[in-house]
Amino acid sequence: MQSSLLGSLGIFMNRKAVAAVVDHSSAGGNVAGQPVVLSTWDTGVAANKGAWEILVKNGHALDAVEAGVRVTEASINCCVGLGANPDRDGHVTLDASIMDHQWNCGAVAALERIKHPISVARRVMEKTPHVLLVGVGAQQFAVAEGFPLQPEVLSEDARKAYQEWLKKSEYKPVINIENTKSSGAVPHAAGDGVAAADGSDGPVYAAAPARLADGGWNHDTIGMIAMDAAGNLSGSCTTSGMAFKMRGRVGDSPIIGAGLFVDNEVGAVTATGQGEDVIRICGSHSVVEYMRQGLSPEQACKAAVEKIARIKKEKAKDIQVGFIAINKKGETGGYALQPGFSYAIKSGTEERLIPAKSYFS
Ligand code: SD4
Repeated sequence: MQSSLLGSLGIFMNRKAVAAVVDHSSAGGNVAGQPVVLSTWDTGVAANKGAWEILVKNGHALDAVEAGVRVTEASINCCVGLGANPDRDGHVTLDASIMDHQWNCGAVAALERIKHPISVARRVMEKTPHVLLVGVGAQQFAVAEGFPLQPEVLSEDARKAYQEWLKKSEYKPVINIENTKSSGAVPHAAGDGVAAADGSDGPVYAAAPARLADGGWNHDTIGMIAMDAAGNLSGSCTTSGMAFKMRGRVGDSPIIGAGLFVDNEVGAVTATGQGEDVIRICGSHSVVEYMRQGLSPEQACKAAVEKIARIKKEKAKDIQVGFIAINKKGETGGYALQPGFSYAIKSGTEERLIPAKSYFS
């Protein structure tokens, strides 16, 4: 999945080619007051360019992180924007959040048929007394703000992936019963006589699959954090969430403190991967607090990942979580649970895709 995304960027041919051009030092340095933007996964390379157009003109970090992730929202990819994979009922539902340097924040969750959830999140922040709008209400607000309602049509890639998933999951929405061996749906319905994992006969709901059909992690949310020339920090995060998730499931990305947190006195952090486990530890907020205690961005991300590994025990092997961070000095870093997480950085002096260090090798 990642290599095809890279291929579509037309920059790299495959993972080996990536290894040849990326820098393998995963901690970065920058001078405070020198603009820098950092974002998750390989799609961050293109998104950073969108953000950079603003930062290079001494624009605000907030405008940069909105413009940057809009690039990804407008592209067809598995996990961000309306072209992304749907939930298990076939609906693309989008989550997004944004936060500026003055603790202003806005978010939307389970938003359908709107192309740029990040911009709706910004409107929530700027035009309402609230932080988070969800579902029908979020859509109603978006339409009232002039965002066009798009047709509900899956992209070709998403349609194929969903058809494939339906076969393997043996999901049968009509009778609401599923195979307990399936990779990512509801195992069975209450009272259907099938024993649940906990031995009871009540309904038990499995998470979305940790891996997609091609073996890649069920990921690719874009989280972006930036420092502008004034030394101010902002961040954004936008996603369709885990592919084939339960209808109504919301992950960490629109939850301030979990998928995104900005404290202009300390640093900015965003997360990707298994959202439930990021929420569990208030992930991005935790990383900011670790930086406040004096850890470098990479060390702080590592501390949060280690906490998840401790909590999840054996199950940690089956999930991916990654964090990226910038501190107030403009230093940057990232860390993940599993190998394979990369993040993109762009500043006046560098443009790199960095493979993050990881807890497991
Ligand atoms: C979620 N954290 O909804 C998101 C998914 C993700 O990279 O990050 N994928 O749980």
